[in-house]
Amino acid sequence: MQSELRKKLLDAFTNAGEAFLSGQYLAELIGCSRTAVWKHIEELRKEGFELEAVRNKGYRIIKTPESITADEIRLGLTTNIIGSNIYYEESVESTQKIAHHLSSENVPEGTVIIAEEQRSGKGRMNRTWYSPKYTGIWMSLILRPNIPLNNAPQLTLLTAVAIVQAIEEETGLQTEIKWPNDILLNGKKVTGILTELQAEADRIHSIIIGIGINVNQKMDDFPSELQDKASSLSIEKGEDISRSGLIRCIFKNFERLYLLYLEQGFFPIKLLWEGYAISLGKNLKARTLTNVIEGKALGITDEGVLKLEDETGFVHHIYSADIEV
Ligand code: BT5
Repeated sequence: MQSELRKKLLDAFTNAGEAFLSGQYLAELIGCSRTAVWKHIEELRKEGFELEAVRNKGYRIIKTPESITADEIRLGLTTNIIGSNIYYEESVESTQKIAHHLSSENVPEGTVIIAEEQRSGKGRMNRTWYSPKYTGIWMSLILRPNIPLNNAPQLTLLTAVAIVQAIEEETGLQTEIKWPNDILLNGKKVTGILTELQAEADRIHSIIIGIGINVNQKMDDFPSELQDKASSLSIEKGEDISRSGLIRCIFKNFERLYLLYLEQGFFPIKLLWEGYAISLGKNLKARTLTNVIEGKALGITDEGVLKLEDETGFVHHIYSADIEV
């Protein structure tokens, strides 16, 4: 919806308080047809507004979506590094893009960029990540660990553990990790992680971890091509979930695991990760950029690389791929 129209509509509802506003009144106010008003109302519903519609009276807003502004998240935040610096935006192309930009301006480690909506959210290999307004968590985290370049993928796995633990703590839902970057709930993808690097020669300047979590979408909010493979936490839980509470809990778990990782290396993270991984011991198909390898997942190496044993007994090391279980 054009932002000027949206503003007029929301101002009208704000001024009306508990009173109903008729479709006719809103149409005249915004300068459009009553059908167009109805379309705007449907858009608001998709974004998490709850509206009551009563015949011959009109509409009123009974619940607005929870916002995740920096202040909202800070209230009750217990971390020292992660989220020490929060940038909040209503609508961006991609939080990764902003994080790359900020990272080269030397913002402190633990800086997070959060947006209510991404207009062109990114997946791996230039795929798109669907990020509709007010319903999910779309954020990028800037880290500056002093680790070798090869170890960067370990942070994807660490992130997945932090998220799985936070989802369980906040909602009681038990999710599973599909190597390397998917979190599934009842077999459907609820979270994707995108780890990108800023590096020179063999030195990491920063690691930017993009996290996308479907929190409060309804099934018909997803485009049809995603409906059989994606879901949201609220669909599976049967009730809406507080995004700011979940974000705080992710920051808390992430910081604990990250400090452990910096002190003791990947091994303790690997043990936790294995406890949540679905693919281990199963027969998988790994689609890499260049070929498809089928085999049994033996586990991950100490670097976080997947080991796949094919039917000849040869063990392939998979650094990056899409996995079919
Ligand atoms: C990912 O890529 O799973 C990484 C997603 C990272 C998104 C975050 S949001 C904050 C930050 N800013 C960004 O711009 N990105 C990061 P990949 O494994 O390539 O999976 C992408 C595929 O997942 C797509 O091709 C779709 O099939 C599917 N997909 C797209 N949107 C989805 C959604 N909202 N929920 C579940 N699946 C989705």
